[in-house]
Amino acid sequence: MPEAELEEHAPAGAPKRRAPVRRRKVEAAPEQPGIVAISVVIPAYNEAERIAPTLVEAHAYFSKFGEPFEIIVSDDGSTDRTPEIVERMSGDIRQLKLVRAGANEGKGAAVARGMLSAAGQVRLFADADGSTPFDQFEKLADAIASGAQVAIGSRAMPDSILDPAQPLPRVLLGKLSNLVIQATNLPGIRDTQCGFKLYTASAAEKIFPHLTAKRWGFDVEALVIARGLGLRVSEIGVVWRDREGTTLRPGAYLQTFWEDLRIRYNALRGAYPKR
Ligand SMILES: Nc1nc2c(ncn2[C@@H]2O[C@H](COP(=O)(O)OP(=O)(O)O)[C@@H](O)[C@H]2O)c(=O)[nH]1
Ligand SMILES: [Mg+2]
Repeated sequence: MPEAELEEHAPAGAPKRRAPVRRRKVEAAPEQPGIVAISVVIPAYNEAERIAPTLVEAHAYFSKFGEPFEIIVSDDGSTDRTPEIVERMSGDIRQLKLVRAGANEGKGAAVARGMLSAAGQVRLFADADGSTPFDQFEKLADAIASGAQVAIGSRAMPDSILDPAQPLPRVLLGKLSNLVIQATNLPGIRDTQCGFKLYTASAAEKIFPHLTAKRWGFDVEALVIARGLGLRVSEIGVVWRDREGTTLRPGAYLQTFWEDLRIRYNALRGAYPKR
């Protein structure tokens, strides 16, 4: 197995400035066919400008554990070069896989597809722009080790670090949405929308086949299903570095609000699996 040659990126907690790029050899993880400890699922829609550094960071970070892992990019019908970039990088990064949808369906559909094609004992979903650094995985993994089945990254806990935060209008709209989400579906969860969440394999396999919200409401629905199944959900403060180039349109808030009501209705009529 050829050793991948990669750029080394700034270590955990380092200042925003990138460390000087050095070339170094990364040990290939030991081969254990059929066993994948960690899957990283990255939904991507027209992410040609942002995805390459995220994949390099993910590979560098998860190589450190010496455990078999996979990185699955779930492409959602991108019309730019996202799939070509991922294909090309998979020549160097053998853990990298591309799952493709024929047409754009939405982030929820892409995450569900990725989560269900993953083989890992734990499955991390992370946004393509790397807003939450991969080293935050350890906090979520600790929560899973302490008995949670779903550990969600949060920008609204006392120990969350926002560096920089999202622009103020988005923070305010996010807080307003969260009030609605807490009142309707998920009391006690302060940030359902952060793109960094860890599921055990069994939680992922119980939740994602039942997802009906194909776009931005999917996080709320996944957590509603998790709670209905009696799974333990832990909300963990993480680091968030807001990135340029958002693909979120203002209408997404209205859409999320509508989906939130639909999810509440589904829950009331018993449409979700129960423990
Ligand atoms: N699959 C899919 N992913 C999307 C879509 N829109 C956005 N995303 C992904 O959702 C994640 C977050 O999007 P981003 O634009 O960074 O949103 P923000 O961080 O909330 O401003 C990224 O991984 C995007 O590629 C979509 O229509 N389909
Ligand atoms: Mg983002």
